Amino acid sequence: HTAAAAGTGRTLYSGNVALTTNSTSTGYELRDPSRGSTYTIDMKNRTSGGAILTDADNIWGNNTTSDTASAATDAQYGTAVTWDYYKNVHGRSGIANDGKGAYNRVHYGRSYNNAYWSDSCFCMTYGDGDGTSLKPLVALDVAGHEMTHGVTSRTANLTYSGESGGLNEATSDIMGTMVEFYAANTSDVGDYLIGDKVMVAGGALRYMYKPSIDGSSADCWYSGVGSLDVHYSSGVANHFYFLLAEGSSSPYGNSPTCVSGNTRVATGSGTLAGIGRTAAAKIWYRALTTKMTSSTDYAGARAATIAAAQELATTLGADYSAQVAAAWSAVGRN
Ligand code: ASN
Ligand code: ZN
Repeated sequence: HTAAAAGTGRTLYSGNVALTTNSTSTGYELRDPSRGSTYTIDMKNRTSGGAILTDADNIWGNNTTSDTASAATDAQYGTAVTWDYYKNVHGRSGIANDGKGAYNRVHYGRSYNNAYWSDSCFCMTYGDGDGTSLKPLVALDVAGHEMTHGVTSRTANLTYSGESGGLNEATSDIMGTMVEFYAANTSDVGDYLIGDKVMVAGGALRYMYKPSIDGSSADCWYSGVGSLDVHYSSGVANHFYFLLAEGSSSPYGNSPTCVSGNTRVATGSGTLAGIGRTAAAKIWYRALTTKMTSSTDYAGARAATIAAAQELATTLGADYSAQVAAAWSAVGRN
């Protein structure tokens, strides 16, 4: 039995947010009947078991880790915003496009410095971080990133190694970032940083406008880029996407363009104007869902996004394929 109720989440990172919850005979549970019945389980620092969160007054958490419900509200909010983003922008009804919501597991293990999507449980798992390098990993961009792994798995199914693995990771960073912008949350404003909210010492896990800031990611394509860890080879596509959406200079960062291989030239040498986030996201999503396959590499991604841009010309009111090609060239993937 489900009955939608209007609750409030006092989150760690996104302020106080409206949550649709489920009214039961004994109170409320952290389950959203309006979004595929997505719900959140408290793992209580264990790695199996857990129980759905319940509450008496439908006001959840206290914006700090002193209440274990706080991180749960970030996760539930992340699920809701990601659901709305895919539904309202891309016409996708849930991760598998079947109307069913995934569920979240929070407070997984102890000092667990990761969050991940699992195809087998069709669920999200969030650690609390070790408190030294990472805080609870329930921020909105992380939630959008992880759930997008589920979308990729159900569509292009990009193999998680080599260049296709970099494209898989970049797809999650791209859509996680678009989810963050879509939320228009005043406590967690959109940016091209990934995981900035969960860093104890500041900075970010990844920087889409200049991926090499992290010390490991590639700004530009080169023939050996597929040998990098997938979270670093993703830099090429993250950088491409930033240039396509925002251009080489924007409030979100100044972005280098590439000349030959991984050689960089300063912003201004090859200035690009952005086409905007909505157009860029629709092009990437169409390429992901109708062109890319498990073995798509960077050359294939260039072709897929150019073709997607051409097919979307009427929808978007302009054929952006030349801008897509220019952005790939600007990251060295000619
Ligand atoms: N948080 C990581 C990611 O989504 C988990 C993993 O290693 N796949 O990329
Ligand atoms: Zn990932």
